[in-house]
Amino acid sequence: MVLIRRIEDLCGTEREVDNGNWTSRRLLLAGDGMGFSLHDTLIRAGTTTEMQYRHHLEAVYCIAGKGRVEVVDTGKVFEICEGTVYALNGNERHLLTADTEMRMVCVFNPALVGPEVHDENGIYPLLHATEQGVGQ
Ligand code: 9YT
Repeated sequence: MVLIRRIEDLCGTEREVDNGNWTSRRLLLAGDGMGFSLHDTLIRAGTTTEMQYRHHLEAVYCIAGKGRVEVVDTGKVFEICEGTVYALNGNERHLLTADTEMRMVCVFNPALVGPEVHDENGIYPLLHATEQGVGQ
């Protein structure tokens, strides 16, 4: 069955997750059975967020805005603007800075279940979807 979902349908629901620096609109989640999750994320202008996805691979495609990502271990900085993708294929700890509001299309493997927010180390827990909802 083809799944159709629109960003406006997610506003104010549990699929819209806000951590202060960003708002993630989670279009596809583990329960949708695609094997990845797909998010439309807005990063607020002037913010820097430290993150590390220890349990997930993430690709981030910028479709609007300007900023940069710094890989903490190497100090390498990559400028990000519309049309740029970065893929964290080594679970790298990184800093994302938004000069202007950035709109990012993010794909996670394994798929996020839904309620994940960063812990104090910028990490998402590895949750499992259950028939009842979220399990650990
Ligand atoms: C670009 C990035 O990693 N932002 C943090 C939010 C995350 N992408 C999400 O949960 O959508």
